[in-house]
Amino acid sequence: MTEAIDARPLVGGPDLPQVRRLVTSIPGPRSVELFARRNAAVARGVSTTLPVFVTAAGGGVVVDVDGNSLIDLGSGIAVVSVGNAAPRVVAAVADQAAAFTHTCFMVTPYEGYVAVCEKLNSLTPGDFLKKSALFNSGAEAVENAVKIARAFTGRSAVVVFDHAYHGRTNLTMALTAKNMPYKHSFGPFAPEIYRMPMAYPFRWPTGAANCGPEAASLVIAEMTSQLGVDNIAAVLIEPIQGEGGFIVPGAGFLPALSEFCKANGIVFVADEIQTGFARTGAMFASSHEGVVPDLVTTAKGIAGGLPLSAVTGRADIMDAAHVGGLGGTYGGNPVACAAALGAIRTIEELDLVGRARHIESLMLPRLQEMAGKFACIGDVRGRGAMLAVEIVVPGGLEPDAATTVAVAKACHAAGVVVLTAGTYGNVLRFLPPLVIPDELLLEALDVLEEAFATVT
Ligand code: PLZ
Repeated sequence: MTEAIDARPLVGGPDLPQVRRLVTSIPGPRSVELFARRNAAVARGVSTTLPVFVTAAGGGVVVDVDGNSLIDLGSGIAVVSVGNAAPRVVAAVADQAAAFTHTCFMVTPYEGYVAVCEKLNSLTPGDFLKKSALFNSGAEAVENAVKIARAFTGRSAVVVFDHAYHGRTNLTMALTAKNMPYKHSFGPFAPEIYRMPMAYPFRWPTGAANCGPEAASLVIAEMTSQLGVDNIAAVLIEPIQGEGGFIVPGAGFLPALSEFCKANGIVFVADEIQTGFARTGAMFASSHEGVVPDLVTTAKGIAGGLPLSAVTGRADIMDAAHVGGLGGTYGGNPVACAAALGAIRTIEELDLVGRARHIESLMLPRLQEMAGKFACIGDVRGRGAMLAVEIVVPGGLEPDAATTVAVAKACHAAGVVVLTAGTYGNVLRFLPPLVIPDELLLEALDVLEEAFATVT
């Protein structure tokens, strides 16, 4: 047994001092020591963005074993939107864990699972009868949405898009676009997946203004002529692409696809795993263009950091899978369900939808101002607290991943957690916890600007 390097009992949550504080270099000596242990014990395939080891987190900060306090612009990849160790989540988890930790909902059920499904049925877009089923990870929710759509339609083809990300299991690797690092050497992949062009305004050949309608016509023509609509079970799309680079589809693209699906008996599935639960300044991002999906997949922000995911949608579609056809040992675990109810209540009580819009109003003008100063920023985009800049060789569209990584590393060294994204690795993305104090957010933007000034 190796002794824990830092056994101090630390309490996180919103009461942690909301400050950026560097007391060592990043990573500090204790983190370096732990990272050596990690390298010896953990498989190489699991990567690390920023090798500081965390002891507590809350509000807008992450505190490491060396006593550094970093500003969090990542939320553990859009998960702790309600803040890390959010009080209602912590209390609900503790209470539920003290009562019972597991029975398996398929063996002897419990109310928390039902309550989460009721909440999802009422919060997701669409004024019709809905049902839900709960799972553990985002990938598992996506897999189940495909199973349900196939059972409902009796068809097998699934349409996905360039730059899409849907997970790392075998079916979801097939649904995901990017080879490296997600798919390389891991095939063969599941069949009957068809990839279509994405309405990517910044890179649309005839200009951003034409992107939505032109891309929709193209995709609809390809589905009709190459696949045959009667073979298509589902169209699966992220209403704002996440790992693919925070691509907000050209206006009109999502509504046109959703209408086409409706007219042709195709199940329209919105993957809201990264965009859901207030993140984009709406409870779900489909709503920004008034799109009402048949099925919605959720995870990440649903439960304040506990592993939980869901498929929610039209009751007749959800009920198409036969009794016993959906499930799993842990899906909708009682502790995760308690956390979800705590997280959803927090979103409502603190008006985190409004907070996400407020964050956009603080960040977007600053990012646009930086785009005016630094020629490598080719595009500024996103909605709510899901914002990004795309980095290019000045004057054109050529992706510049090296500069992107250099800016991210400069932010890390200065105590700000930022993530990259994008098919070309040239997108810096910002996903602050929605409870981050304004001053901390503004300080993080100063650090970002300084990083651009130093690197470029
Ligand atoms: N669908 C839209 O964003 C997860 C992946 C991180 P899981 N995105 C973060 C990584 O490198 O593994 C995601 C998503 C969308 C599905 C998923 C998959 O969710 O909970 O990671 O399985």
